[in-house]
Formats: sequence, C-alpha cells, structure tokens
Amino acid sequence: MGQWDRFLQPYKQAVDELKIKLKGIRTQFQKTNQTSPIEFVTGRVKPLASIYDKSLEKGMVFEPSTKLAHELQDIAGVRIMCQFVDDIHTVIELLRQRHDLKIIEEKDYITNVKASGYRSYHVIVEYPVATIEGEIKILAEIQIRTLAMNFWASIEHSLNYKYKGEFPEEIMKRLQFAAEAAFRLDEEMSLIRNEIHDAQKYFTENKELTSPIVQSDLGKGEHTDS
Ligand code: 0O2
Ligand code: 0O2
Repeated sequence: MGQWDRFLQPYKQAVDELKIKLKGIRTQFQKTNQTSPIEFVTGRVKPLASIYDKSLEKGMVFEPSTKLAHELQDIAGVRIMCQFVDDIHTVIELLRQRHDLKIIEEKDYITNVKASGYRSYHVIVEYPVATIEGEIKILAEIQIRTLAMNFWASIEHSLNYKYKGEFPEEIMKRLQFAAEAAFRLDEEMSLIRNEIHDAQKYFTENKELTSPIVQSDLGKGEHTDS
C-alpha cells in the first residue's frame, strides 16, 4: 500500500461509516412513520488532485502529514440533503446529540451567505476510526443543505471548474440571482410544508396497498388461508 493510500484509508472508512449512520437516521424515521429530515446522503474522500491543489493554495507541502490532516478539514466529506430549511436545523440538533462524533466547528453559510451566492451549513467533526493499530481521530466535514441549495451548488461547481473561479461578470451575476431564486423556492416550499408532508405520507401509505405485487401477495395470502 502506498503512503497516500495508507494515509487516506481511515478517511475512506470514516466516509463509509458516516454514510451508513446518517442513512440509518432516515431509515429510523421512515420505519416509525415519521417524515425524515434527511432526503439523501452522499459522501466522498477528497481526490488526490484536489488535495494537491488545496495544499498548494494553503502554502503547504504536498505530503501525507499531521499538519495536512489538521489543515484540510474536508478530506472526508459527507453531504446531507434535506427537503426544507427547517430540516437542516433538525439534522444539526441530531448531530449535536450524538456521542460517536464530536462537533468542533460550525459554519452557517445559510445566515452568512457567501459572496458567490453559496448557501449550506457546514459542520466539522472529529470522528474516531478503529484501525488494527488502534483508534485514530480524523476530521470530517458534513455539509447540510436543501435540495435547492444542492442544485445551485452542483451547477455552480461545474461552471467553476470550467472557468477556474474566474467567472465572467454576467455569469457571476446570473449565478447570484439564481441562488436567490433557489432560496425563494425554499421559502415558498416551507410555507406549504405541512401540505407536502401530508401528501408524501399519503403516497407512501397507499403506494404499498395499490402495488400489483403487494396485491397479488395479498391474494396469495387469502388462498393459503382458506
Ligand atoms: P437509495 O436506495 O437510492 O437511497 P453510495 O455509494 O451509493 O451509498 P455515493 O456514491 O456516495 O453513495 O453517492 P451517490 O451514488 O451520488 O448517491 C448516494 C445516494 O443518494 C444514492 O442512493 C442516490 O440514489 C441518492 N441520490 C442522489 N441524488 C439524488 C437526488 O437528487 N434525490 C434523491 N432522492 N436521491 C438522490 P443510495 O444510497 O444508492 O440508495
Ligand atoms: P470540493 O470539490 O467540494 O471537495 P477551505 O476548505 O480551506 O477552502 P473554508 O472556508 O474553510 O476553506 O471552507 P468552506 O468554504 O467552509 O468549505 C469549502 C467547501 O464548501 C468547498 O469544498 C465546497 O464543497 C463548498 N463551497 C464553499 N463555497 C462554495 C461556493 O461558492 N460554491 C460551491 N459550489 N461550493 C462551495 P472545495 O474545497 O471547493 O472542494
């Protein structure tokens, strides 16, 4: 195993574990017939090329080191997508209550929108990873955002890649405008949140009942019993 592989292995493990745990929250809400504040979860270990770029940007030597692990807080990155802005706060509260991770920093880019228009809530956590050489604590970044914030950030990220951060004035303005439109969409959806929840609950409950597979299973059940 190369030096970088060895260095990144605990981060990979942390991302895998955090994804399972956070998806578990969603499952628990669903199994108890409650609306989940988590829509879906993704995760990644920062690609080596991005670690290289970031270490150059921060004036650090590009090598696996304690300093790098300390300075680059998002080598392990997990993203939680929510339907509504309020869900973000529910998720943060759930994270604060956990004993298997320790929040060491919170960055509220929802209240303090970035100049680009970026909105999201970032939580930096210290997470213990069990290795065959004993436990090590690594840093991970959990980004929590609505679907609309995620839509905007994904598009802006792709454009950023194309323009390498040097957006033409016109595009930058349109992106800022789009970010505000996305946020207005979040606000509008929040206003009919209860209505949406009722509809989703109704859909989930009735989906099972009207499914042809369940119907035929129910049918089979009746024949066996009789
Ligand atoms: P399910 O049953 O579909 O929820 P993974 O390795 O698959 O766990 P990864 O590679 O980190 O996850 O991220 P990926 O593949 O981009 O997406 C992770 C999960 O989020 C996948 O579900 C996707 O189906 C789901 N997902 C991605 N985009 C959206 C979206 O826009 N809306 C919704 N609702 N879900 C989305 P899983 O985990 O494979 O299982
Ligand atoms: P990627 O490709 O997402 O992995 P630093 O991390 O040192 O740059 P800072 O200020 O501590 O600095 O980090 P910040 O801004 O809290 O979080 C950085 C991450 O947030 C970025 O990761 C993005 O994922 C996201 N982010 C921050 N600002 C923007 C933005 O304007 N647009 C988009 N689309 N995403 C943003 P990276 O490192 O860019 O990499």
